[in-house]
Amino acid sequence: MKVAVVGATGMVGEVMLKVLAERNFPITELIPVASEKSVGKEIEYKGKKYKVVNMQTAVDMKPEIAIFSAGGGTSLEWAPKFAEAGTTVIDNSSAWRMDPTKKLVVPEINASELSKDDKIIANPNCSTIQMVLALAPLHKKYTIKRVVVSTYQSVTGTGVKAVKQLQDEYAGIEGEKAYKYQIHQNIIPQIDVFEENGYTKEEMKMTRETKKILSDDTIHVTATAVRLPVMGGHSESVNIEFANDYEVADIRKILSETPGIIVQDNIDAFEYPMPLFAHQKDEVFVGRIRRDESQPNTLNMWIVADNLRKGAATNAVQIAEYLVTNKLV
Ligand code: 11C
Repeated sequence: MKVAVVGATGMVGEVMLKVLAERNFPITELIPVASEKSVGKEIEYKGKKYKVVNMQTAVDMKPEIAIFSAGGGTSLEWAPKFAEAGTTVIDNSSAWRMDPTKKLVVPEINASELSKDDKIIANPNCSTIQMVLALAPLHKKYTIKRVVVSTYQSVTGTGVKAVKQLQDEYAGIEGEKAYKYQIHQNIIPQIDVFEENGYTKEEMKMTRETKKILSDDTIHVTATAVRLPVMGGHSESVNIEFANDYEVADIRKILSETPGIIVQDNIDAFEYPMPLFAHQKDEVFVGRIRRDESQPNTLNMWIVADNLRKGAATNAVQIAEYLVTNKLV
């Protein structure tokens, strides 16, 4: 496979290269792509050096797959050009997710929807991916009516500039700011811009993307998305109201049998998911599984994942693996 990694020098791009190498993705030719200012720079992949090229050069090289992590604007402009050249694009930005002609894929849930005709495939938002992976099998058995989620999100979701802001503030250095406010020793209840309804775009992504991935518009999701001075991953407190009653033991069983999920739930041993454990792991960790005693058929749980891995790079590479395995590219 000739594979282009668009945004190869960015934070997600770097993890993407790591994940492709770790999973031994069948690459015959790697094409690292980035903006003009990075063209000519060298990146290393499996001990070999590759020169970064620009978008048009990469389109002309006609890769079978292009994995984009370069922002919505770049994706809107360039994904169709790759698609026209016959390349299948897996896009990490929000540009195509809610386009009804594009599939929004978490492989464990809905990769079977993919066909050879899907030339632009959308990778969901990180905070959505980790939540829906746990919701999907529970919805199948108990039918979810409503989800109330609060997120505790890592600065790595914003990118290099935010990581640098946190490190600078920690060290007492005056530097560039990714956020309107200090993030060190603070939490910021705003992720992305506000929409007209008073929710942020991040919160509405969780509502809209969940319905699309689970192919069910009847699931109500209300979210509060919050940024913390944390590096290793995103955490989520998730309250789920089912149409039917359940057994907590059965929820644990279902989740522990779900590919991609690790249940970490033993309060006697103080065992529960934390970004410290999830960092650089590909799985989604679920714990603090307990009945919501305030109303019937309702459950609480705590979900943690490395947002740059399953929330971005790993999910995209799993989509690519599915395409290869099923001869869709
Ligand atoms: C964050 N979830 O943590 C965002 C980053 O739509 O892919 C990813 C934004 C997206 O800030």
